[in-house]
Amino acid sequence: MSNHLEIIKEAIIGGKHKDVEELVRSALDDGVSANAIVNEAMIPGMDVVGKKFSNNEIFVPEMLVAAVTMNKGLDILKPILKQSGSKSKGTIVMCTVKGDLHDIGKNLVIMMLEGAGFDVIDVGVDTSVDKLIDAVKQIKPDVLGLSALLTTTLPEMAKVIQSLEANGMRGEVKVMIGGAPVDAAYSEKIGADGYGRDAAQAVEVARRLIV
Ligand code: B1M
Repeated sequence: MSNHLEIIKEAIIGGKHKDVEELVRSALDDGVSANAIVNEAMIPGMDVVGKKFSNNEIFVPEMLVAAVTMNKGLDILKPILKQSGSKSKGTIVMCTVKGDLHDIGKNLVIMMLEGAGFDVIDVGVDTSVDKLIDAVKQIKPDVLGLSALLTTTLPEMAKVIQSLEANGMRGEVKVMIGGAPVDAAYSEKIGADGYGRDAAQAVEVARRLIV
């Protein structure tokens, strides 16, 4: 079983986008869980990619092809992680903030939230404050989820909260934030309602926020 996980991790690192679907199917056929594939192979693989990028061992094209590989693998796992047929536990609007194109973490959080029975509306990446204000007005979600992967885009999260306040809407929606550079201290500093360290914790936070 661990052999499957090691091979999938290496496929992510090496950007083997043509092989990953077959590798994931083969692991599932041999009884490896979707959760293990995501948490013990794919995410650790992306961590290695990030470290290699930091060390100038790889560059943006390789990082991009690793992301394509990860997304292809996640596409196979999505129906398995998604729970169907049960009553909605609440509505969540999710996005990656303005200036930020990273969506793998957001997509993973969405899968886990959907798997836990929430309705999730994904408004995409590079999402402006105005677009989010409109989405909250129209959709009236219980939670607005903001993801950011760049230190330069973190301040967008504070801007969203400030804009909700300025529009008299802060009491209408809970704000959950997450992403690699985000932590609990930052969440508290900008007045968010909750912070999820990873996709599993995002589900716990959403459950706590929607009572
Ligand atoms: Co980018 N990138 N990238 N990148 N990239 C990082 C983030 C970086 C840390 C790499 C590095 O230097 N080591 C670095 C940021 C440095 C910093 O800001 N301090 C970086 C950089 C610099 C850049 C560019 C500026 C590079 C350039 O062009 N010179 C550029 C910026 C583009 C832009 O956004 N405007 C860029 C571009 C890209 C690609 C397009 C090539 C690609 C993204 C493709 C895509 O997403 N479709 C990419 C990738 C793949 C990465 C790394 C390697 C992997 C990110 C990832 O998918 N991780 C990343 C290094 C790394 O993180 N190790 C890196 C896996 C994912 C499952 O984890 O997203 O953290 P993560 O999500 C987790 C948690 O954070 C949490 O749950 C998720 C699941 O457990 N979470 C939430 C996330 N959102 C949440 C929301 C919640 C709750 C929890 O509630 C709402």
